[in-house]
Amino acid sequence: MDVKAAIAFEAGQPLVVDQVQLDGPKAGEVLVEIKATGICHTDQYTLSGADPEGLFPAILGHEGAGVVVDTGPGVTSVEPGDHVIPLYTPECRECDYCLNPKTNLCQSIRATQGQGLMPDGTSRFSYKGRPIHHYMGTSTFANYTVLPEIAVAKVRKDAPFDKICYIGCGVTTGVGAVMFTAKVEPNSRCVVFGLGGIGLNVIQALRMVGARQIVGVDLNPNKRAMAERFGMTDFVNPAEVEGDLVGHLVELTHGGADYSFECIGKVETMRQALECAHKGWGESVIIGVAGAGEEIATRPFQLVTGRTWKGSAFGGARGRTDVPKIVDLYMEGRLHIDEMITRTLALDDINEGFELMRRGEGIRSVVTF
Ligand code: NAD
Ligand code: AHE
Ligand code: ZN
Repeated sequence: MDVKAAIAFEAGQPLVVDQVQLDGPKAGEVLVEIKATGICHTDQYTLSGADPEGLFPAILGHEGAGVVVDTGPGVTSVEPGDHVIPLYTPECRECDYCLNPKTNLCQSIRATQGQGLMPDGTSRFSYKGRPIHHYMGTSTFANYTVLPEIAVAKVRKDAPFDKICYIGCGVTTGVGAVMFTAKVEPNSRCVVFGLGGIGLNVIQALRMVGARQIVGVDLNPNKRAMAERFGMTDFVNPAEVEGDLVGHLVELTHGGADYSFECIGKVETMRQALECAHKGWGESVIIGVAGAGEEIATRPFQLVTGRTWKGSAFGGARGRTDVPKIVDLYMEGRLHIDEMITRTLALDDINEGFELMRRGEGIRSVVTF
């Protein structure tokens, strides 16, 4: 079938909106009509050329929501008409990873996903007769996409697509990092680096679990007001700190953060986040994604003296199990999303959404179809 998509032909170039061809779902796959998709910093990161797994041409996008319109042979868990959120971290419930309660990183289709292909090693998308790569197994910058059955979470039908698409990445990543990865306790003192689409969700989850202090760190002072609405108690602009930022944060948190979260993707801020964690017990969670070739560093003494460095992908959430519950939290009014969606765009204007992110304007842009 013909579908309308935003194609990333080359790193560093704007997306091109055009018609592409999409083959129907094969065994174990589903065809989904995408109704809305957010633009995450990770899409920008891959488009920039910094992603070692970045492939071109590709159809980017991994923060979507839509409706199942067709299923391939053998699909049993969803049917046409079901509302779903695509999962870049699938949940097969059978692999060693799914069977191990310590991780959410289902590996059953990770190899082909990283090659921009469906699990059978081929692409469903083509443009003028030539294949186009899938992206993160989701490719939501298209009004229809094909996904493995294990890579969709079935969600309630009364939830609005243009809001719950954000649960496909940003909301779950931020909220899950607090609840599933760090398991933050009430009364904790926390520091959040980066007050964008991920950091704000870390903040709202910290408030929900009863953190006593939530320090936000961002170079952009315009992010302050929104972060305060979501629960930030102290704002630190590194450009305005005289002397050492880490020392300042340790003092502000009365000895260091019980938990810190890096939601930027820079190795320098990852180090600062680790080093502002409390001696003896502080935990620092890396959420941000750093570019090809970049490496983190700290003095091993930082770890010897009791700090822990952790990472979190998709908030440690198991998509098919946890995503429907996060949609419920939103529908019950316990998680807030609407205020964070600061721009809604048509697919034709998707490059404007990337521009807004590059300029640091607003929080999340959502494309509706
Ligand atoms: P965003 O662009 O919305 O927010 C980034 C924020 O960082 C901005 O507010 C910006 O002003 C701030 N910032 C930039 N440099 C800074 C610095 N040196 N010091 C302080 N603040 C600084 O991005 P986002 O969508 O929130 O994504 C954040 C990061 O998380 C990205 O690296 C993204 O790729 C990553 N991410 C990871 C996962 C995961 O599963 N691990 C999921 C989603 C996104
Ligand atoms: N391809 C990059 C890594 C990108 C990355 O870390 N992605 C996160 C999700 S970011 C969503 O916005 C993730 O889930 N990682 C686990 C995984 O298996 O990809 C690289 O460095 O190669
Ligand atoms: Zn994302």
